[in-house]
Amino acid sequence: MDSHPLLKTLGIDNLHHGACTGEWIETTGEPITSLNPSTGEPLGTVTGARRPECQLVLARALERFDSWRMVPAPARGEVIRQLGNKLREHKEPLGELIALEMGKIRSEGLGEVQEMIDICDFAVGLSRQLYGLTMHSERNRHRMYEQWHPMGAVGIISAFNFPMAVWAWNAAIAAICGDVSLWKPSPATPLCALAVQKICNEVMAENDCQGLFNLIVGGADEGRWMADEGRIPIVSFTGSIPVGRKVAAQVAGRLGRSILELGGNNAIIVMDDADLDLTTRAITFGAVGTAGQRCTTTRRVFAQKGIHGKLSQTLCKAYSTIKSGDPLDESTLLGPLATARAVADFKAAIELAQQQGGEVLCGGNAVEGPGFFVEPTVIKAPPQQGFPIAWEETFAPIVYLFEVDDLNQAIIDQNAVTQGLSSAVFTDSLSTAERFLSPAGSDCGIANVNIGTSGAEIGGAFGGEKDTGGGREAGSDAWKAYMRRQTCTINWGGELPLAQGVTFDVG
Ligand code: UN1
Repeated sequence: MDSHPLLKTLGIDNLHHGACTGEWIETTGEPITSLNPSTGEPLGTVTGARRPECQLVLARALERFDSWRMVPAPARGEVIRQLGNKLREHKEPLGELIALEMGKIRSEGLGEVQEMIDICDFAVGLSRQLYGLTMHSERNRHRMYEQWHPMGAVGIISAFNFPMAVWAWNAAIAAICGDVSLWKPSPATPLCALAVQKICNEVMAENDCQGLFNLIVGGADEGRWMADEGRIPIVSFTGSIPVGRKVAAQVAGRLGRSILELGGNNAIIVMDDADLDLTTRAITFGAVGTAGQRCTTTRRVFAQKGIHGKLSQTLCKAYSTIKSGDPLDESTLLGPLATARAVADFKAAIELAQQQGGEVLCGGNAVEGPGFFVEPTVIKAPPQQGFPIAWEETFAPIVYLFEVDDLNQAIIDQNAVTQGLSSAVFTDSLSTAERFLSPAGSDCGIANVNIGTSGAEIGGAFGGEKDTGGGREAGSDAWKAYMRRQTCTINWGGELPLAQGVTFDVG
């Protein structure tokens, strides 16, 4: 089989080893074949890592940690600055590789690479801002402060839908924090991981810091190994709620730290006073972008009575213009789903929705192969309590459109599901917006006004509550999850006063 030209451009056409620490390690595990979701054809095969190979990667990573933790944080930032620059240089082919292997459209693939570049820039600045607080000691001639130290190895288990960016959120921040990382990408997108690792290898070689960014290609078994491995103090997992529960329990069982980004079931509330055109565009991007396979995808819309009818029309009109097909074609807005299984899940969800009283307003069908294509679908739904399919996250471009009386009901329905990632309200009313953002409003980690549920910027902390797992990644102070806090008290006087006025006179 001839490799795809993109693999040649990125220099990964003859890479088959599934482990790397800066140098590729010969692996002997199961072959993992990457399929092009647009055609169902294989793109390449990578040999997975077996346990001894995983152990070797970890040993080299820990060896690097010994010295990396002593590199001043701004000097660590310099390495990430170089990484960001190399990602800039390779933005186009990397973005196109995402489109090829994962199936999101080219513009979103480039956007994902931009997310990596942005987080590198953010991490560079952050490398001079790992601030700790200074406290006033209650004792004479004492100083008290806290400082942040690296933790060690960070395991990153990422999902197919963001095959590069979610790694970068974790790895770039971990690196400036003084940690090393071990990446286990989704077995559906190993080529994206090889391409990124190859760029990391160049940066590590130029800075003599091999072992800083490490790769392990494997399946569920390698993920379990990471979750169980006591020498990996932090495990960042992105994926399904059932698997996330297992990872959380395993990591907690050894008193490790997990950072979880699990499912979302994100809603947009549309009030009668919303701008219809803005709302329609936001819902369309939120529900159809990345073929409905973002954890931030808009899955439910709660429209107030007065706008519900108009919105169903404008949505179906917008949907009728969406061109699906080759994600690398500039005019395509909807690429394929990731797998044949995802198409089966789409069909099952449509069938259940209809059985439960939903009415397909537009779309509703899978498209004949080749490739895993489906139609973008709007379903008019009965009240949510009697519509159990809407409580589940189906990774497909299906949006359920509900009618609600008022904001109170919309907020209750929005918050009723077990997931708590992203949410939005469309309104022109300040008080409606503020009620939505108040403690009695949205219960999600992300709450937007007149912006859809997906497409968050890296500067904010990303993550959600309840079954979404509670983790926070990327911007704001999410870095604190990758470090340990140390409280230090220094006595610079000649006496030894005890705290709380305790006396303990000896001799
Ligand atoms: C994900 O779907 O796992 O907010 C991450 C967004 C993207 C990240 C999504 N920046 O939609």
